[in-house]
Amino acid sequence: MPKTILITGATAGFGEACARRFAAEGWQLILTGRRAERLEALQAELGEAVRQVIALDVRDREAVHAQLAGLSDIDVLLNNAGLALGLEPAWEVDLDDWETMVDTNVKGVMYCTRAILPGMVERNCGHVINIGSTAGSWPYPGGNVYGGTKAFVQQFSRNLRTDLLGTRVRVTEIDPGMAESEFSQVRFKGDDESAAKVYAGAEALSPADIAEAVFFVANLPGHVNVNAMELMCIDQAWGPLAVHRKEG
Ligand code: NDP
Ligand code: 8X3
Repeated sequence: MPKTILITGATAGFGEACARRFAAEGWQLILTGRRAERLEALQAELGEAVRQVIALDVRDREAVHAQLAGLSDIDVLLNNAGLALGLEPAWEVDLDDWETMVDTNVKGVMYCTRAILPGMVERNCGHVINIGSTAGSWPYPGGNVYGGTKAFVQQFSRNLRTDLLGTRVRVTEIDPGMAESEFSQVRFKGDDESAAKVYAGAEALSPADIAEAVFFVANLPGHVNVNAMELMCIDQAWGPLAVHRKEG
């Protein structure tokens, strides 16, 4: 019996790469995202591996419940849909951008998890895989609320595990560093030049690298729970703590 993975944000980047990786290994896919035409194109490409496509905005609490809560046989929920908007300092930021990030990266993860988890607990089997970020652990200028939303993903993942102790439902948080996808085009609102600069001269992680990590944790024996996995490309590491010094 093939297993089923439900992927949020399957229309680009990590989610799309995960769709391809899991399909290649015989998994059934339920693919979601807002851009219906991309979901349909992926369905046409991957054929029978795609059980269903659902055009869905994860910020829409009622729609998430209506579309997902009836899916009681999901083996893996991949909470991947998310975004960063802007890199401005906190005092200059557009408050709408902060709200969009909270609504997507925090509330979207809550809504999808709450819709799918009862079926997993009922069947005493399943795996919630949440895509966090190095930004949830390591601050950087302009990361402000994006980093905050990913810190939520980290702590939510840990707390889910404690709620689920005694069941066979696993929870994993995967924290990538810089990875080249549409992420920076979204962050810089279509400014392709600024987006390209993020990756210039470095060999960033690819969506396929992240899909490999997701596939690995999902296919370990059922008693093995990877709590968290942080990945960076070889060209990225931490800098020293910043010190502001007076001139002269
Ligand atoms: P992409 O921009 O390439 O893909 C983002 C996906 O999220 C798209 O499929 C998009 O679909 C979906 N999405 C965004 N908003 C919504 C929404 N409101 N409802 C439903 N789907 C939505 O970025 P990545 O693949 O890089 O990002 C995937 C995840 O990984 C995000 O959570 C991101 O924060 C995280 N991440 C990214 C890193 C990077 O450097 N790229 C590093 C660490 C973490 P659509 O627009 O069709 O709705
Ligand atoms: C995406 C990685 O460093 O741009 O989460 O925040 S970073």
